[in-house]
Amino acid sequence: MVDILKKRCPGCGAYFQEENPEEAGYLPPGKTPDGKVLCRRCFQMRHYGVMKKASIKDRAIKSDILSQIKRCSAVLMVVDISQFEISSEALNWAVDMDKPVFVVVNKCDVLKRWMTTSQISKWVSERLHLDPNRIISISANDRRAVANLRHRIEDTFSPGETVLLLGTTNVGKSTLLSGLSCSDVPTISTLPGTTLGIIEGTSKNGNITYIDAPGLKESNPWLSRMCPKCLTALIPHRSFSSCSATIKPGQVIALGGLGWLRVDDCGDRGWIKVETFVPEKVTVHTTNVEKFKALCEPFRGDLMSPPCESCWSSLQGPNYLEHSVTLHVNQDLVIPGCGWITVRSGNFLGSISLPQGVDPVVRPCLVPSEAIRKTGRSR
Ligand SMILES: Nc1nc2c(ncn2[C@@H]2O[C@H](COP(=O)(O)OP(=O)(O)OP(=O)(O)O)[C@@H](O)[C@H]2O)c(=O)[nH]1
Ligand SMILES: [Mg+2]
Ligand SMILES: [Zn+2]
Ligand SMILES: [Zn+2]
Repeated sequence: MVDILKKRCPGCGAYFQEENPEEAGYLPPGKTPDGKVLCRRCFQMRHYGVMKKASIKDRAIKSDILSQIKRCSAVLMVVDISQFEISSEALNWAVDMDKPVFVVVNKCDVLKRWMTTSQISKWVSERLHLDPNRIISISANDRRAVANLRHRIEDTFSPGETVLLLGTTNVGKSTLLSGLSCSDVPTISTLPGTTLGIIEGTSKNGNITYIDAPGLKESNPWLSRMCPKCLTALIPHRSFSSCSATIKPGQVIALGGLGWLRVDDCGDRGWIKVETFVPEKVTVHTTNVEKFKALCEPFRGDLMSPPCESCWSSLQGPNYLEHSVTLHVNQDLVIPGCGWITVRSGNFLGSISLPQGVDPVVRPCLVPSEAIRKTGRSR
């Protein structure tokens, strides 16, 4: 008889159990693990789109990963370009692993209206002070790009070697595992925290084994405080949305109800031009301070979404913390995990209001200004 407690669900990596239908890894009595049969949570996610959060702590994830690292020849650290600050935190952890680390910058398709993958690699290499040869920018849902990556890995490693896919939640590790091992067994979903344990796949030709691990969570300040619907609204599907605005002192620009910038001083010229970049479901609203207050109390979820009303109260809106900011032309003001505001003309002083635990980041702009974008294309 098969001891199901020692087997993992091939979709999410959770150990199977027969006790609790609401918990991860549940296998109804009578089903036998055969390498393809999935736990109930995976089945419901894949066939009915049910989004079920599962409680799993980074400590447990890290010890699961550490038990595998010895047999791996290298780490592919997957970074999500749409959530760069949150996802690149995982690199701090990989440096202690004493294995070669390659950075796979994923979801480049969401910026393809504005940037090429080589422009993205260059920006990431400057931000992380990393050798560009160690950076691969890709879209895991682009079959040809994944096949190229697979060939590159097969040229670098010998048959029988193992490569670990590592990163924070939702960066696309399982999507990559699926593409690299040509298998549709791993469960992929928009809900951060889909994979719960180690999953393996082997490429047919190259005989390289890939290990997919659960995504690390602690660098994402939204995960524990928002419902699945609001969390998935932060995941871009096809493309980021962008819009341009001219802002004057006394005006506010809000990214949903997740954070808002108030502009106080633009110097003599009296205005700035900005461009916002957010996932498709995040609304962007520009108005003056008084009108903005009226949107917050009572909360106008129709104009400031996400969050939903219940997440708004768990984030303690509208009483967010104010951070003073000074921004110059071609800098991004990032709300990590949500989106960013790029200054295209002028400089300003202002303040950004964010829930406690979410800190703003100022960085050199990711998407180049329109003038450079055009020369970039014609080169
Ligand atoms: N636009 C875009 N979406 C992608 C890409 N790669 C993955 N996704 C989507 O990102 C979401 C998360 O993908 P997963 O592969 O489940 O991510 P993961 O890193 O395994 O996530 P966890 O298991 O939660 O740690 C899914 O909705 C994927 O369809 C990509 O290259 N471009
Ligand atoms: Mg996964
Ligand atoms: Zn499962
Ligand atoms: Zn919500």
